[in-house]
Amino acid sequence: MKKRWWKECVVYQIYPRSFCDSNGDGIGDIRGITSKLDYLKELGIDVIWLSPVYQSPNDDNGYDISDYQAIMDEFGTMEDFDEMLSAAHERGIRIVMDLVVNHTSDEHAWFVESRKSLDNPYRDYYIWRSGKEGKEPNNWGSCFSGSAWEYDAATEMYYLHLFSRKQPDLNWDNPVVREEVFRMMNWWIDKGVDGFRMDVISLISKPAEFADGVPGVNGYSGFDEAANGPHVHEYLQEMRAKVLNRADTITVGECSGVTIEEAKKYARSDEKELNMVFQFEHMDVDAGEKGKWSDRKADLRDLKEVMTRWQKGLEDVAWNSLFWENHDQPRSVSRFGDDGAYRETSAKMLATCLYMMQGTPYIYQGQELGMTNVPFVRIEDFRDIESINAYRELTESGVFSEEEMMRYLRYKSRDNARTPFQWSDEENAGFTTGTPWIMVNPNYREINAKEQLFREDSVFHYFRKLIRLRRENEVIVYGAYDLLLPESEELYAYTRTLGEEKLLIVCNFAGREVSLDMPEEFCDGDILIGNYADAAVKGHMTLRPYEAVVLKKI
Ligand code: TEU
Ligand code: CA
Repeated sequence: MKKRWWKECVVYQIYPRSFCDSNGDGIGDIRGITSKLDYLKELGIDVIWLSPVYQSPNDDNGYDISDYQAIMDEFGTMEDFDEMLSAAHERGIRIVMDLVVNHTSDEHAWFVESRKSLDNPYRDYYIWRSGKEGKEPNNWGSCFSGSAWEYDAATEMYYLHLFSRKQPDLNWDNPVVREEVFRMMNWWIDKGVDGFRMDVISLISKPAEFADGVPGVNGYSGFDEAANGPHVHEYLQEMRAKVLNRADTITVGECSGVTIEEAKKYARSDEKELNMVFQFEHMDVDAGEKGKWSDRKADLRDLKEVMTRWQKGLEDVAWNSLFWENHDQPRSVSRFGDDGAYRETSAKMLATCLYMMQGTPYIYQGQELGMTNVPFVRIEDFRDIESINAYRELTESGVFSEEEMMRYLRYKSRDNARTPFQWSDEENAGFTTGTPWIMVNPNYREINAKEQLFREDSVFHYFRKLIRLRRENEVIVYGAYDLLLPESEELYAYTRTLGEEKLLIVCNFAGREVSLDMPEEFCDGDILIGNYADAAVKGHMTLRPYEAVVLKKI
């Protein structure tokens, strides 16, 4: 297997709006990020993935871009960005930009022109279709509720938007669009950025015919009908040749609807497309029969099946990314662990389980503290367009009651990940001296970075040790993964093997003691890390609630 720095690094995702506010307007900003680079250096991460900082009307919090080469007013100036970039590089930290080019904002100059007339030079930058029998061209639904088509009276045609109506999809079949995107990407590469996370990149190539899909609970078919389209690999190979090979970049494609077979192409080891992908099958294991909006708890066997299939499926032929959390997902300690009595223990266990696997680890801001889901009280507490639209659509249509939908939002809303980072027990968790744009999780007095930095057994210091372990043990990065105890409903156990080196990772996902007969070869192994201070390894072990232990065969 080829050794690469982007396989050995650890990435930290910052959602700038909620990370650190430097000027008291209640909104996180770039100067706030710069002020916290030493905190990230202490954690030991190598790369920062910045969620979008470009000019945007913030219909989808920056994932609706109106100018790819300007910084969002609320986040600061291009000078602030340049200062942050060099300050990060001075600390040996690389910066990855969030590339959102499946769509732009409807306030982008290209779309303003495109919608003016049928013969406007920018018309074919976007996807326009005539209606069918007075209705939308097909039954595709938007990820943010309703149809994926918006009627535009000026030219009496519909435009496609897989996300909000203010996020019109770009027409990637138009070579001029591709050239515009590649030129913009090269502009950021020339500024010195180190790579890209590519937003819904699996959706950029639409099928030639827009046939109806299978209707979902809201009557529309899935927004990711377009996933893995006919030319997506061709376009990414063009991007690789015209942009990505111009620097030693790291690239990760966010691939809604990706399969292992497709991932082998996106993240192919001959490096003709991307370095790795985000797949989402493990984020769907707790979906209900009506999709995402559910509070069903995942069955560990389903989680183990998905993770193992991806570990073995890409082994030696592509590369995995490892994440439990991001700005679109609820907090993992509330979702897969215990955010009550065993919050810190289960946060450490979840991190051990994931980051001992093969793939590049991604840590989402606050995950290193064991930040939890948020006790949102009313629908007015939410800010996320997906949550707000889903609440309205699914309660008005009677799919769920308001009480049910509030319960599901508290469990799965993206806003669980978007409340202010909890820096200290000061007002507003030290995030801002102003009024925060979204509520602060009331548990910030107990859960905050300041308290954990000075406590050796904190989640923060456990993450720091895990990151250091990866740096010191090649078997963790390059070793082969093999699952043990597939049928266990409580234990997630697997080995990693590289030559003569072998590790055993055992994680108890249950809130009770579970016994285990330790494999002979590990009985007197070294304990590399464990989330209980006094872990002792015997032939017949009893793992305590949410206990994790990593053993090295001697
Ligand atoms: O997310 C795409 C996407 O699929 C998510 O919307 C996710 O599947 C969904 O929220 C789960 O319910 C990317 C960005 O990460 C997201 O923040 C943006 O809203 C979206 O694309 C549009 O740019
Ligand atoms: Ca600010």
